[in-house]
Amino acid sequence: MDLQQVKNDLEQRLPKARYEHVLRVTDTAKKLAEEVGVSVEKAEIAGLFHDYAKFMDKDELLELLKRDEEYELYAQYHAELWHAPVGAMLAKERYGVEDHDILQAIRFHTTGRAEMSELEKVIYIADLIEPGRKFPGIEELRQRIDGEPLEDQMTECIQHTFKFLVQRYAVIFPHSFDCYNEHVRRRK
Ligand code: DGI
Ligand code: FE
Ligand code: FE
Ligand code: FE
Repeated sequence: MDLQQVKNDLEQRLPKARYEHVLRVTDTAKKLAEEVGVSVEKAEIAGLFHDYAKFMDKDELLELLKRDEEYELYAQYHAELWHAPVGAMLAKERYGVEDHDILQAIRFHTTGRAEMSELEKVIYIADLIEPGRKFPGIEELRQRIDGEPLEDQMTECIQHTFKFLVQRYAVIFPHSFDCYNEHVRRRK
């Protein structure tokens, strides 16, 4: 795959700030992958595509989502979640990404899920902690997880997301719940 072509496409599709987020997530994911022994090449591809569908309009996302096996589930939840499965679909259809792990990492970067692979966790974490993220408590979160086992980093990150969602009275997506429960159960 010609990654420069993917970047050019992303630059056209996304506002500047979002494109720069994508590059920082990719960079953060590659570093984390290297640290924990995950394929840096796969992390790069998943990082680049993770928000590919982020700025498509709601109707267009919903139309594409109709072909997804979990369409009925996603359609009942917040539209903000739809760009993740649609991003995976478009990476596959437009760029021939066939690697299941890369596609799952794109698909679950927003919600997580139970039984995430190491690559999926790398992308989830990188998306949350990339250096441009400014939310309250982020610096403390970065310090707390730095150098820890990937599984423990994921536990801290999914807990962080839950605190954020609950504070905003957000409806929690079932895969997010499964991810949270699994990590909290395993926590030492
Ligand atoms: O696309 P990004 O902004 O880089 O980040 P993202 O795809 O991880 O998250 C997009 C939004 O989705 C973010 O505001 C958090 C929100 N979100 C994540 N899990 C859930 C959720 N929103 C709801 N309602 N329910 C969830 O389970
Ligand atoms: Fe996203
Ligand atoms: Fe995320
Ligand atoms: Fe993102």
